[in-house]
Amino acid sequence: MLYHLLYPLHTYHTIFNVFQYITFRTIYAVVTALFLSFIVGPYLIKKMSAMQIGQVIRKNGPPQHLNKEGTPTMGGVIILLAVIAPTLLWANLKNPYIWLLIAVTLGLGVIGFVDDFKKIVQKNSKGLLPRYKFLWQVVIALGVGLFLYFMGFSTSITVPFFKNAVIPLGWLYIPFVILVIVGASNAVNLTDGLDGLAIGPITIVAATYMLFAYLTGHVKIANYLQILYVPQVGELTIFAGALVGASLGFLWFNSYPAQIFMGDVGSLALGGAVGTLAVMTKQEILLVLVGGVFVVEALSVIFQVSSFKLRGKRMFRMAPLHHHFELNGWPEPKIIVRFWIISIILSLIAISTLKLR
Ligand code: 57M
Repeated sequence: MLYHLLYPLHTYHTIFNVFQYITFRTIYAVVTALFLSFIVGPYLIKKMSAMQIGQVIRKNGPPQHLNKEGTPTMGGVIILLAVIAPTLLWANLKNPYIWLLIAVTLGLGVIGFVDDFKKIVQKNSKGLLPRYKFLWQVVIALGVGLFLYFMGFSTSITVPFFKNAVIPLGWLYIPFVILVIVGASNAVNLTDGLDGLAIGPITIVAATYMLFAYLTGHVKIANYLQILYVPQVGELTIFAGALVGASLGFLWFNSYPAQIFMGDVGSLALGGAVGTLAVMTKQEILLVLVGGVFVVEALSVIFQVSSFKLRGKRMFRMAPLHHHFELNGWPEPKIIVRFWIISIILSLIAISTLKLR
């Protein structure tokens, strides 16, 4: 909005030229998102505590979780607001990718919200049945796949570390997009089980894709780095910036000991947002590396369930992996910070693929 209102004024005064720059608008998207989180966060925490809308803790998990009973949840609402409002404020709203990204994030947020609402407000312990949750996730991701396919978006995918390895997928690109978005959404949801465990790596992933969006959308830099140039994708830097700001803002409250959890409304939306960012910046496969923490958490569940079914034995003391470390006696903050450190290392390796090819 500000872009549309203020940039045209550059004909009166050159100072308004600054609004054309993606870098300038991204910085202020980050700042706006942070401020919004700081304003809305305490209000929501107070309101939810007063309404006694708190997490119910499962009794079969690591015992140290029992004292988290009643912690306000559904904090993802703060995140959604702090991502979407700054994007609307600072991005070029004529850009179709921006609207698509907002739609996916909101759509997945709504699925999570319905689940949280059923579980926490209506006290229906089952929430939204997993099959319906999955079905709606697929419907949203299918929408993205079809939209990109029919608007002529490149259906070839690039392979990290290999300069000339491009795989043309044709219509198979649509199921591939579904796999990336639904996979990312669920992997983040599984990871969100300790204070700051999901939002820390989300901040790092968002910052990494903020860089990739900028480079991919900049014709000169993209050519110089020999990465695929995708016109208009540079504008997604602003969304990714808002995501960094909103995540840091949420981490302020979600860091150990958490004053609020994000709920499914946060985790499903955030996972979907980073999945869609990876798709639109043409760095889909790289998400496996950048979001390695989420991938490993999801794999730990797959291995645990398969091992139990095939061998009748568990591979971990409990899955997802963070529970295994908890049961091994690692203090919660140690697990969280170690996962963040790993996430930073993975992001740096991912960025190095720009040169290492
Ligand atoms: C949701 N939800 C957290 C909070 C958060 C297939 C199976 C592996 C599924 C998995 C599962 O249900 N995962 C998805 C995980 C819950 O957090 C809420 O959920 C939101 C995210 N969706 O925002 O609202 C609990 O996590 C803790 N928490 C924090 N800090 C945070 O910032 O401490 C969350 C956020 C919260 C709080 O305690 O209540 C969750 O873990 O339930 N299931 C599991 O993870 C279960 N694992 C399991 O059954 N493993 C089995 C098999 C099936 C693989 C095994 O290893 O044999 C465990 N989860 C828990 N207790 N809590 C089992 C026991």
